This record gives sequence, C-alpha cells and structure tokens, in this order.
Amino acid sequence: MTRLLKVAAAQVGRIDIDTPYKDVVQRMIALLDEAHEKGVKLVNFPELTFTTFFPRYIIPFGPELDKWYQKGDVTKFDPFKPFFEKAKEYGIAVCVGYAELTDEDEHYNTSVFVDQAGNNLNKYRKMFLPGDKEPLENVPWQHLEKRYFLEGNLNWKAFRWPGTGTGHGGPIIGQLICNDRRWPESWKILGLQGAEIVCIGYNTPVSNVAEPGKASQMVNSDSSEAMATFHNELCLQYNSYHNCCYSLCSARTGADDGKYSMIAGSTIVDPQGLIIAKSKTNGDELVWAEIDLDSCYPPRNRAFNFARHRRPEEYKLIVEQKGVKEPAPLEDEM
Ligand code: CDT
Repeated sequence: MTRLLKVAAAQVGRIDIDTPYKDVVQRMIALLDEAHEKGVKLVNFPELTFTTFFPRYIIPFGPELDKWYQKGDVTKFDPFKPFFEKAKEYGIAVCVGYAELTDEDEHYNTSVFVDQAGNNLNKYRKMFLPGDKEPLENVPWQHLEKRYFLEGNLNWKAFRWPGTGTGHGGPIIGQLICNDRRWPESWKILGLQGAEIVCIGYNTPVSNVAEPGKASQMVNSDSSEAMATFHNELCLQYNSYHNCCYSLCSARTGADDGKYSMIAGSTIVDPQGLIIAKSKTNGDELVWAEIDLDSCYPPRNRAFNFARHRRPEEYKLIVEQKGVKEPAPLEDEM
C-alpha cells in the first residue's frame, strides 16, 4: 500500500521590526500560490511567522508588548485573514506559528494547525523556552523568550488530520516549535502517539552566547553558522529516524533589521532520517516533496517496534529527575 501526499516546508526570509503585517502576509500567500501549483496539500510555516523575532528586543510590558501578540481565533485576525482564506480557497492545510495572548492575559509561543476546510484542528504551545528572563549585559543580541512567554501547557498532542484520502484513519500529526526539536522527550511523546508527520518552525541565530554573562564567548563566525545548521539537521534527522516519522521543518531566516542573522536549511526529513528536500536560499522558499506515509511502518514494525522493545519501567530517572546528578567523585581524582 502507498499513502502518497504532497507536503511542504515554507521558509520565510528577512522580516524587520517595522515590516507591516500585510507585506508578510502577501509573501506567505505567494508561497501558498506555489504550493497550490505543485498540488501540495499541507504547508508548514515557521515559528512566529508573521513578525520579526521580537523576543530579541527589550520591550516594556503592557500594551507596547501586547501589540506583538494575537488574541482570540488567529485565523479571524483581520491582517492575517487573507492568508487563511487563501489556504482554504486552495484546499491546503497549514501549520503556522504566532504569538498568542489569552483572555487571561497569558503569553504563549504558539502554532496552530488549520485544515483545508479552515477548521482549527490543534493548537500547540512551545514547551521548551530557551534564552533568558533578564537581559544579559554586553551582548550584541539575546533571546528573551523566558521573559515574554509562559511555558506551554497543552502537552504534545498528536491528532488525526481528516479528509486527505490517504486512508489509515487519516494522517497523524504532531507539532513542535524551535527549541522543542532539540529535546528527545518531545519527539518520543509524539512518537508514542504514532505521529506520522511532525511540523516544526524555528528561529535559530547563526551565532550563540556560549555562557550567560560572558560576551567574550559569543561565537560568531562562518563555522558557528555551519555548527548551528549541523545541530539543526542532527536533531531533525535522528529524531525522525527513531520515531519513524516525517518532519517538515521551516526556518524564519535571513538577517532581520539587516543584522540579526538566522540559519536557513528548511528541510523535509523521512522516517529513515534522510533529508529528502532542503532549501537552497536564505529567503522565502517553498521546500516540497511527495511523501508516502506508509513508509513509517516497516521500521515501526521491526527495529523501532516500541511495544516490543521499549523499557519504560527503567526510565524512572527521566521523569523524576530534572538536572544532572553525577556519581560521587573518586578520591584520587580530586
Ligand atoms: N527560537 C528558538 O527557540 N531558538 C533557539 C535558539 C535560542 S538561542 C538562545 C533554538 O533552539 O534554535
């Protein structure tokens, strides 16, 4: 049996602090136009797709900060509506990241999966928030995600995407956001629910602060970009492999404001861990492929048959302990 489906990772390039929503939305629609031409049925978009990565700035709490977030049903927010309407017109499902403000004034880094008929099938809130709460001194930039977002509280819920005609009760979808992709726990919880496609968006700087407070350890070179790209692929390839799933991975890339450079490398990875499609630019680009969802199953039935081989009774440390506790040091090594 084959369960063929055309899917895409939409990469979105430079967005500045003052880029209007309508310009971004037009660019996103151009990516949908291309997807429609190619017969693609699902397009994944990046983390916080509609704006620049605002957590890099110091923004006063209150109305000035809240301008960056959307309240209520994001598909009905006027400036974004043309994008969701175009996806529905084309019969394309989309997974897209945005900043969410709840009625209780909670702030989340969120992604929503909207099916081809415009139904909001699932909302996911980023679980692993990197960066800091308080600004670092003497660094050229920072990610203040711990300042501007709460940790996600919707767990990693896989769900069925109806109406694709691919059989098997519908494709099983999971969502992750950026830093989540680096943690095997998030993937395994989706894997245990049989996720066949994991949709991921990211904003990953080409350089990083090695240690808080030590700007001198700021790594910023061609080799750091290569390393950031390598780590991205490492996470996507290995985690897709041991969970026997596809992943659609979309970068917000380019140099926002002409200086905040983020890696590109949007990819589609198959259940063997192979990259089957990859972006060639660091701008707007549609990375697409035809995939066969049935190819998740030979490895699931053999090498990664979880029911046969996993040892959950031995994993107590993983759920009960958070940080590292080393064994006591040896006397003669002190
Ligand atoms: N957006 C996001 O989660 N980015 C992180 C890098 C953070 S550097 C403080 C990532 O894991 O790619």
